[in-house]
Amino acid sequence: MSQRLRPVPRAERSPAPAQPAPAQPAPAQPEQPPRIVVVIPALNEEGSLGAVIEGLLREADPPLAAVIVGDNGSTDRTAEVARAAGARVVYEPRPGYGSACLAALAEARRLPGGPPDVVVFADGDGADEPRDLPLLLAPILADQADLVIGSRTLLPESRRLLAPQARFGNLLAVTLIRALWGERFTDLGPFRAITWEALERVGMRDRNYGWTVELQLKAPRFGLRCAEVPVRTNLRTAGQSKVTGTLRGSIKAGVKILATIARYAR
Ligand SMILES: Nc1nc2c(ncn2[C@@H]2O[C@H](COP(=O)(O)OP(=O)(O)O)[C@@H](O)[C@H]2O)c(=O)[nH]1
Ligand SMILES: [Mg+2]
Repeated sequence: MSQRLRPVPRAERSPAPAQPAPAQPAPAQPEQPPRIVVVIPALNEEGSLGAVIEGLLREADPPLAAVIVGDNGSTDRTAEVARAAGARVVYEPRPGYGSACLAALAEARRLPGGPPDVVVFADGDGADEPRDLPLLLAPILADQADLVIGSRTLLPESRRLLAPQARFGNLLAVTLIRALWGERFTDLGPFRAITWEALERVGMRDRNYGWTVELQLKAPRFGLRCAEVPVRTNLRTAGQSKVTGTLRGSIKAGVKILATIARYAR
């Protein structure tokens, strides 16, 4: 092969004349789906809790980062059943619905990967319908709301399942919230979703049955964008009611809800 025709090895070739590099768009980062955690306060719910957790895990889209059960003093197999269904369980020695929620939120903060983007609250008795989880999350995922309440009074078949005293108490509470703070709700439904950022902003404190109303009356005070969606409800699937199914529970909850409104109205 003549010297002249020898192919020029790559390294010996003269560099191509410099050309302005075409503007490369930055490589698109795949969008991370929001991390969603479900918090379930549960007291002696061994009969219903497993199916509740499994239902929520099944219906969630995107998949849940965790389900956290706040248990304070269950004397049955609530914790075991919850773990077997795929939940984390936190034990809180102080009694009360709000205490259990606060303990579960402290656990959410410690999750590997940090606190979630969104928290959903659900009851452990099977009354909330897991198939409504996407509906509950939709306004937050569309960035149209910071807090979404699942209202049990918008569908006649759900409203019928509410105990009369719960219906009356909730109506009174939402009427007072509207009169005092201008936000229109139709229920103090326990099935609700809120962004982590909004939860941090409001700083929840109540340790028992003032929890639901505290969040709803603080929402307008802290400028949260609120939404409601109609949710289905079921009768509790096992076990016993601790709140509105008993006279004692109803009176305690009613008094606490009104006292909470009175306290923040000052
Ligand atoms: N950890 C904890 N959970 C509670 C307590 N009281 C009620 N719960 C839970 O809160 C949810 C609602 O209570 P429930 O008895 O169904 O009230 P009802 O729907 O008004 O009859 C259920 O998941 C209960 O297990 C409590 O003191 N501690
Ligand atoms: Mg219930």
